[in-house]
Amino acid sequence: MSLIASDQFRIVVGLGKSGMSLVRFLARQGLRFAVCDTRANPPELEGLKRDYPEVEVRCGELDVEFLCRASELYVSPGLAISTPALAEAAARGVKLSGDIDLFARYAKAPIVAITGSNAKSTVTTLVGEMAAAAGKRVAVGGNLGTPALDLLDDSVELYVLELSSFQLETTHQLNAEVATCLNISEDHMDRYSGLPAYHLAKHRIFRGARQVVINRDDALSRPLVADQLPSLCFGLGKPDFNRFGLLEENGEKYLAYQFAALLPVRELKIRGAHNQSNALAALALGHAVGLPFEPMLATLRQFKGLAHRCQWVGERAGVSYYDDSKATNVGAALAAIEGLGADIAGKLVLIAGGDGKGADFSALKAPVARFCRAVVLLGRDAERLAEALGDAAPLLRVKTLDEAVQRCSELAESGDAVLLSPACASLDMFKNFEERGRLFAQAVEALH
Ligand code: UMA
Ligand code: ADP
Repeated sequence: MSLIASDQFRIVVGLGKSGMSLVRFLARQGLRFAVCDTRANPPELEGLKRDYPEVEVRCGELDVEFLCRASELYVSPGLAISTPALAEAAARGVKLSGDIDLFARYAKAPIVAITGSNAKSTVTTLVGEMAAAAGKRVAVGGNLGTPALDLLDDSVELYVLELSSFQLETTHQLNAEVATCLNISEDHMDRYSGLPAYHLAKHRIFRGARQVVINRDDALSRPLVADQLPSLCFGLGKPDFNRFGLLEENGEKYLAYQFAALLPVRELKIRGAHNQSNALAALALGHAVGLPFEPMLATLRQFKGLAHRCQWVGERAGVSYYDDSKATNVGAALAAIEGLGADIAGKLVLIAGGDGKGADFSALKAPVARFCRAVVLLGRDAERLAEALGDAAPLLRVKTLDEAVQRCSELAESGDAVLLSPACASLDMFKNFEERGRLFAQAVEALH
């Protein structure tokens, strides 16, 4: 059965991963649609022409008249709905929507919905692994991994979705069983008019939610919707009724719920206070959908963390090297500098820089002064970073990541750590953050 009118014409805007998942979905439903993309040669063009030769596709500048022939536009996350042609189509009565909105209309199992400026992938993966350990048929994806529409399957018992602000912009009603906005710090300021607009986009995750999970250490994570929704909260302070937190007993720190210790923090393999917060968030979300504690704690004991998130990649001459290439914004780099800086005997030598997406870097100055021996800068926004850091630490400029690693190895002393935590996106120099991380690990490997 189709939940959307079958006699209308729709347009998929954007032919990347989301666009192609929309094409597969709409074709499966037997609906009439076309595709357009502003790029001359979008990534999935060949696949579309091969598998769906009957579908009309238009590449290049968006044509408002064409867009206005549709009843609904499914806009890819990479395109802002404020793009003039899209805004004009909306003003002329065309509905703007996206893959997540469509997913929500069709999903039959409860949804755990996770957004936030940082920690989304870590918490999403944890909740997915917890659900699998509890024996649930769980499907995990969204902004991470498989696009949401490709997850739809009637045999699924629980969906766990990582959602970006871009995806939420086009989501009208998600109806999640439980939703959370883990934290908010500046990101994507090249796309939003400021923090309030970004915050508003993120908070669309709570639309129609039956329960919410709140980070009590971050006031901006608190839903803007009514307070009467059932809620659980987490934070690094003491737990309490309906609260996850940290308890100290006989000098040992525990993850805890209400008045009971659950797991000694030292049994976690993921490091730093931010990861304790992430573990508590995952427990709260799992608890909200009825997962028993035992499999959730077993998952936490064995979870080693995701690649490129403060990942240890090697040691040379008493210096450890950490790949935190996923730190594509200031908040993530702060968590890594403070978390790792407080954890090691020596100092950090930081590699930072790339595409800053319009961010204000000034919050990095104090932690850099406290924890860093030196900072090696590269990429498009190296000079903006240098201005913000001022005299917080000696600053060096390099042209390549290989050169950065080489300089760091000369600067670091035994007991120090070299940390790639760029506070910037990678796209000015690399294909993506994974490639940046891989090349960093290779450069470390190549050190004599
Ligand atoms: N683009 C155009 N013209 C178009 C459509 C897109 O120029 O008509 C550009 C966009 O500006 C962007 C690029 O193409 O630079 C990709 O955009 P897209 O919407 O086609 O992206 P998809 O391939 O569909 O991938 C998206 C997410 N990407 C973005 O939001 C930019 C992927 O998240 C996600 O995994 C995928 O959908 C499946 O759901 C990636 C990401 O970087 C990992 N997300 C951002 C982040 O995590 O910070 C939000
Ligand atoms: P996202 O999917 O939101 O980008 P990830 O789990 O991939 O989140 O982590 C992204 C970056 O954020 C990593 O560099 C990681 O070290 C950092 N990070 C992880 N947890 C937190 C947290 N609770 N607060 C701030 N930064 C964090």
